[in-house]
Amino acid sequence: SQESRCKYRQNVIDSSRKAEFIRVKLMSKLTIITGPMFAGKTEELLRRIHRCQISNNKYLLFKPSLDNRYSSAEVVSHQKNKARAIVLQSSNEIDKYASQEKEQTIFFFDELQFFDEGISEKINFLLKRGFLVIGAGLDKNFRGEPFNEVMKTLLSLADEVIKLKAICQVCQGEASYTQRIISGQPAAFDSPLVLIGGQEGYEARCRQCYACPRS
Ligand code: TTP
Ligand code: MG
Repeated sequence: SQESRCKYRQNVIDSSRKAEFIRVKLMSKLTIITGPMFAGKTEELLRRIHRCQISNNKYLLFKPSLDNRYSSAEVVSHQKNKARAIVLQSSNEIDKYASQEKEQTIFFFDELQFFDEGISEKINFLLKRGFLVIGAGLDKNFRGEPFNEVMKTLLSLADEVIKLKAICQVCQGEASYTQRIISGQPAAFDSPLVLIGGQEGYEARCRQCYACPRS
């Protein structure tokens, strides 16, 4: 009968959910979405968050307090997709979430390069607890060097690195560098590491079109 078929299907779903729970519990995973500015890192993070929303999978989205380009409690992409986020003043605040969440909860982080030094240890702790962690962050700074120690550590800790490319704004080739522009000129090497901004101060560039003069 229809009813017994439904019951059978429900049993199959329940047991595969149980199997999924065990898999998730045993197979924690760190995915880092990286690349230059304008590559769509935040877009990719939001796409995955959207899938959590559709499938009713619990998630938490964190952002550092430093990046205030957009309204503070939201993560917004260039395509204007957005999601509510928890703004962290310090990576120590993660402990509270690690202890109260079930293993199915997925932890998302945007702008990883702007969290404090303690973030890599906290993420490692989440992974040991069995959580899935998905984070986005810049691999290189405007100097063309690894962004900082946090990004170096997280990229080596990652089980999966998704390296996105942007379009070079000079030659339209594939871009993996971020060009900082100050008064229409390439910023000098000794310009400060952190300068919050978007299209007014930065361009995506390929290796050949990118420049960072050392004065
Ligand atoms: P991102 O989120 O990496 O930039 P994005 O939103 O353009 O990229 P995506 O579409 O892939 O998400 O944010 C980069 C921030 O970092 C931005 O505020 C500028 C800042 N920044 C620095 O402070 N120093 C640097 O050297 C670089 C390259 C960026
Ligand atoms: Mg972004």
